[in-house]
Amino acid sequence: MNQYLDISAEVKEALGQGRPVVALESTIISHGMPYRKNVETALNVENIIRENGAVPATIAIIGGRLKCGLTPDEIEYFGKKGRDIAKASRRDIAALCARGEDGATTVTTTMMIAHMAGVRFFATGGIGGVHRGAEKTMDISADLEELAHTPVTVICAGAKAILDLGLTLEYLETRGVPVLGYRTEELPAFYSRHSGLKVDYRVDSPEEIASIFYAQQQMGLKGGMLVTNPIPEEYAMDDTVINRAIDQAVAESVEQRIQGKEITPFLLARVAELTGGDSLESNIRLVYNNARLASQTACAYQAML
Ligand code: PSU
Ligand code: MN
Repeated sequence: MNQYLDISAEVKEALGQGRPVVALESTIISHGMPYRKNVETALNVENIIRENGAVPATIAIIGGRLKCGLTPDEIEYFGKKGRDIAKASRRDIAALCARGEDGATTVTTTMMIAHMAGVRFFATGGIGGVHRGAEKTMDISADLEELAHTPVTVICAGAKAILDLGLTLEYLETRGVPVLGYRTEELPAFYSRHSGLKVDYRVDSPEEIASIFYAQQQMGLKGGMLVTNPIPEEYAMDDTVINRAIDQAVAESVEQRIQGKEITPFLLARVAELTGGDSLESNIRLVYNNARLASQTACAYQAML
């Protein structure tokens, strides 16, 4: 085991006994939602995972340690410090560990640390992808590259239309990442169940997801898998309302020349402001929905081993 990794006692015990574990990211806590809703949501997600028969492993970098499994106090610390904590992508983790600093793990670094610890399933809200205008800016999230390298299944609600979803699917295809749709043929777009784009495979049960991941692992294929789980109908937002907010946020980011790692947090915060509390409530509900499916899938996978 690498000398920078700390696995909590509960997660270590679960892994040792072959019990299902589900990873969770910390950027969604520090950069994705306002305090205290972020802390409340992070703790509720952990409970939902337990209720569905798995052990939660919230992942973060604290004082230069790669943490797999946080205490409620550590979750509170991340929620309270919010955007003052550095958003940590693949390029950041060696420097943060060497310097003994904190980092909020994105989908990329959560997958990396989950894999180091031996965790195979990870629930989140939305992933990063190819940004609109990427043909000029080359802004493509490291999340897509990580899905191509690291054998972890990420369960999300698709990606927000702050991205170019068509180009995101093209990139995933090139890098050999299977994109599954849970009980849908259509790629969901986070707040909305619809994008007009097709996933690679429709799956209708956690067992089916587990069996595809199992086949991938048995063959020794490198890379992970993306499961897209549409937001429950009752929490989905009106497409016109959400798309108008997204278009405005993207236009402001161009005007204000927001770049690099700041773009995604800027767009997320702006969309949340422009749509009031509605989008935050939808965001929370879809994360709960993904945590349930991830736990059921982790249980189904353990049953196959
Ligand atoms: N998209 C969301 N919510 C999020 C993120 C993206 O709808 O919280 C976060 C995740 O941590 C994701 C990261 O991995 O932003 C992607 O950032 P970037 O686009 O800079 O790669
Ligand atoms: Mn980027």
